[in-house]
Amino acid sequence: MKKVTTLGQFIIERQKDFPFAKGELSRLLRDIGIAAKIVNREVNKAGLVDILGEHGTTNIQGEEVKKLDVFANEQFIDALSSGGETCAVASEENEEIIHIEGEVSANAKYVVSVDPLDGSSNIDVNVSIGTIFSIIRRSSEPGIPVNENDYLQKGTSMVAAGYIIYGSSTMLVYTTGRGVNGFTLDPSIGEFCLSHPDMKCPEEGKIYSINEGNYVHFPEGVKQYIKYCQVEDEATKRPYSSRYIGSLVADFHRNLLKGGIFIYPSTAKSPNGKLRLLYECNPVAWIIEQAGGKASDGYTRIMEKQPKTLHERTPLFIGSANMVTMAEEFMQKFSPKN
Ligand code: P6P
Repeated sequence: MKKVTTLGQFIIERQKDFPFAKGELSRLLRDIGIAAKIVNREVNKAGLVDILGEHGTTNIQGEEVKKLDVFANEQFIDALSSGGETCAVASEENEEIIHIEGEVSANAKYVVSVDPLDGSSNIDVNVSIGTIFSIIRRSSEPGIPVNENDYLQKGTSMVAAGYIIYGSSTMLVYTTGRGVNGFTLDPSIGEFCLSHPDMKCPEEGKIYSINEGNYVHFPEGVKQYIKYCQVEDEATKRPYSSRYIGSLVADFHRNLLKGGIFIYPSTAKSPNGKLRLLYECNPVAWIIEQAGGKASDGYTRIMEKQPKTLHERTPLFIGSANMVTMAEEFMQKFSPKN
C-alpha cells in the first residue's frame, strides 16, 4: 500500500529546509490546517443547516455577508490566536488589523493575511469556494503592537502562502518558496494527505478565464487578447476554451493543474481591478511562480508591487507563463502604461 504522508509529517520532514525557523512556521501551517478542517466540515453541510443565507450585515467590501463567511473568519482567527505564532491577522472580513493579544503570542514574529472564504457568493449554489492566506514576518520589533506598515511589504517578503479549495474534494495547496505541494483531505482519518507533490503549471494552456460580461469596460489590450484567444489557429491550438467559475480559487486551481490564464482586469466598477493584493493576489502569485507560471497586473510582477493600503486592489493576469507573457504584450501594444 502506498505510503501516506500527512501535512503534519510533510511539514516536519521539510522543517530541515528552514534551519532559521525553530518550528514556528511549521506550527503556523498546522494551525491553518486545523482551521481548514473545521471550515470544511461546515461548508460540507452548509445546505443542511441554516448556516446559509444572508447574515443581515455587510462586510467592508459592501457585500452581503453570509454566515459561513463569518464562521470561517472566526475559525482562522481563533486557530491562529491559540497557535501562538501569529501576532496579528488582516482579514478581508475586517477593515482593521486584528491584534492577537495574550502571553502566548507576545513575541510572535509572523503576521497573516487571509481571505477566509473567497467566492462566498457561490456558497448557496454549491460552487467550489476557498480560503487564501499569506504569511510574512513582521517588520517591527516583537513585543510592540503590530501596525499597518508590518503588512505593507511586497509579495517577495512572504515566507509562506497557500489556499484551501472546498470543492469535490478539499485540498490545501501551499509554498514556502521551495516548490508547491498539494494535500487532499481524507475525511476518514481527518488528515490532509500529500496528493500533488511538486505541482507544476504547464507553460502553455488552452483555457482563458475572464468575466466577459465586463467586456465593454476592459482596457483595449484585454479586448484584443480575448480576440486573440478566439481566433482559429491550429498551430497554437486556438480558439482556446472559455472557463469562468467566478470563484478565484476554483478558476486558479484548474489553470494551475491544466494550464491556462485567469484575468481580472480593471473595469468600470473596479478601476483598480476587484481582487485584493495582500490576501488574494500575492499568495496565488507566489504559488504560480513556484509552479513555473507567471503573475502580473498586466505590466508589473504582482510580487514586486509595493502595497500602500491593507485592502488595496490590483488587476490580475495569472497562469501559464507563455500565456501571461502574451497577454502582457497585448497590454503593452494596445493599452500602454501612461
Ligand atoms: P465577478 C468572488 O466574489 C471573487 O472575489 C473571486 O473569487 C472571483 O474571481 C471574483 O470575485 C468574481 O468576480 O465580478 O466576475 O463576479
